Amino acid sequence: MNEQLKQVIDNSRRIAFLGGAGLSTESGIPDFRSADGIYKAQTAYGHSPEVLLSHDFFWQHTDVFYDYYRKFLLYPEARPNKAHRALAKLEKEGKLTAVITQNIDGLHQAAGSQNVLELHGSVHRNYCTKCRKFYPMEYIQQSEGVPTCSCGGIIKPDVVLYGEGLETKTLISAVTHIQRADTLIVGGTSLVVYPAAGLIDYFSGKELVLINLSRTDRDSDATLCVHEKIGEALSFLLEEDQ
Ligand code: CNA
Repeated sequence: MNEQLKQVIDNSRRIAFLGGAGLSTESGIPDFRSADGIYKAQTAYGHSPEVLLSHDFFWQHTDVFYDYYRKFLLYPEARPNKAHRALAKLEKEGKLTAVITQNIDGLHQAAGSQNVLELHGSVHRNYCTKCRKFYPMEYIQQSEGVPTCSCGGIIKPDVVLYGEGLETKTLISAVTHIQRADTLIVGGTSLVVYPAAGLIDYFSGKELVLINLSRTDRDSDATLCVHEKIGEALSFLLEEDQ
């Protein structure tokens, strides 16, 4: 167990958590930028993931977008891991006020977290661009080619694509939770995607904890850096029950 991490969490009263794709690698969902991440996994499409997952590409090549999206972004079998469960437990104990995530996989909610701010949306919500009717992930997964609504409209995932703005309400809420926190734990994110990465700058509390396998540009700002798998690093919170 990392004693320093335990001490920080024990002494905190209002924790906010800011996370990314590294949270879900232990659930079998690849991240973007690790050695075995999604960015390295595909070359067949002839475009970078930033292009394939962009707003313009969605509208110009909707069929190719969906082919890539179904193969690399949907993981219906994935289940929450120790990191998701530990954060849900901290919230239940009244110590953690919000999980702010760049993830789109819904695993925090599946683990029992209630206040989850999804900066980049969710694969579990999909809507008709014509009549706004909502569809679950299974509909996208089971359809072929471009999924369409009963009204004939094209269905779009409620995921923030490159070139699209984040929802203002979600961003404001994230900023508020970070500003009010005495401890900010940042985990499983390379901190290169903005504006999410810039949210750290709103923190003026006592302890900034970074838990990430690889180093980040913000390591030097942290009061504690843990370069371990986040599920392992936080698992002591679950063991305290046993
Ligand atoms: P990223 O750029 O791929 O960075 C992930 C970081 O996590 C890397 O620095 C890794 O070293 C680190 N990491 C990987 N596994 C672990 C682990 N077990 N414990 C601790 N650290 C680990 O991903 P970011 O989230 O920073 O980038 C933001 C993108 C990724 C967002 O737009 C997401 O929507 C997008 N994304 C989301 C998912 C998901 O929902 N699960 C999956 C892949 C990509």
